Amino acid sequence: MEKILEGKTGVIFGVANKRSIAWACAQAVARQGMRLAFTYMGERMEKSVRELAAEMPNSLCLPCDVTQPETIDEVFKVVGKEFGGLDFLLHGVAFAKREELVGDFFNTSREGYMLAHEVSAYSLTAITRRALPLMEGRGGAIVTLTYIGGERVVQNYNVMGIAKAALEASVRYLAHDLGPRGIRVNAISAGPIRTLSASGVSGFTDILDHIAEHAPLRRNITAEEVGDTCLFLASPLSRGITGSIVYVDAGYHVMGV
Ligand code: 1JT
Repeated sequence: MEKILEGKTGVIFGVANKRSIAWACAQAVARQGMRLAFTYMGERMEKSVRELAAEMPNSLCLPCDVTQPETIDEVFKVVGKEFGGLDFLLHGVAFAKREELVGDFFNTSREGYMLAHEVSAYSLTAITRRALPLMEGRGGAIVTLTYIGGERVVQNYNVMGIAKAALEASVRYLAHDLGPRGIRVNAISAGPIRTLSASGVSGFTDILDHIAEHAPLRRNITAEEVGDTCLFLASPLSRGITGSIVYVDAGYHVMGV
């Protein structure tokens, strides 16, 4: 069958290893013919991201620390030179210090608050602004990853919830800005998945068990399911959708008690 993203290009921010949700998103769009560039954060991630990217023909692998604006500039300089234009951006970047994801939210430090927001929320805007010249005139789609802790209280999610609220509001404002240029901006609110970010979050197994018991589908979701929704949001099948938060959470978000 004909591939729906043949000839399209994309940049994927936020792959750490094969369990990353961003990697599942990358695989879904690459399977439909999209050519990809990956960014990695620091030398510690370089090897694993390069090994994964090597599975994809003609892919690029570039260093990027979203708190260092010059490194974002460099990503789009190289992508512009190599790809000549851009149709898709996946933002799958988030960070908070471990100690901020436990106990009372009111104990969040100023630095911890700022860092979580800089990496997890502001980076979407910083990346989008630099991607814009390459996306101009060819439509395109931007997708980010969020979690229900951004709109409802999830114990211990704390400052990440505040940052995800800012990220989700950014999606709406960016959708408004970029709509006239034919660029769509959406977020996927994924249910909990065992990834590197989730590892070491105390009580994560209890959260997974709770979802499996209470979500309408009575199970947890997979990264592949998020990837397939990402493919939908990256493709013309979703051409009428922008500014939306799409839930891939086995229906959990509809529950009251
Ligand atoms: C980050 C981390 C972002 C974990 C994340 C995240 N988005 C979802 N999770 C999983 C999670 C984490 C907690 C939670 C429920 C789900 C780790 C640090 C980097 C950013 O609390 C109940 C804490």
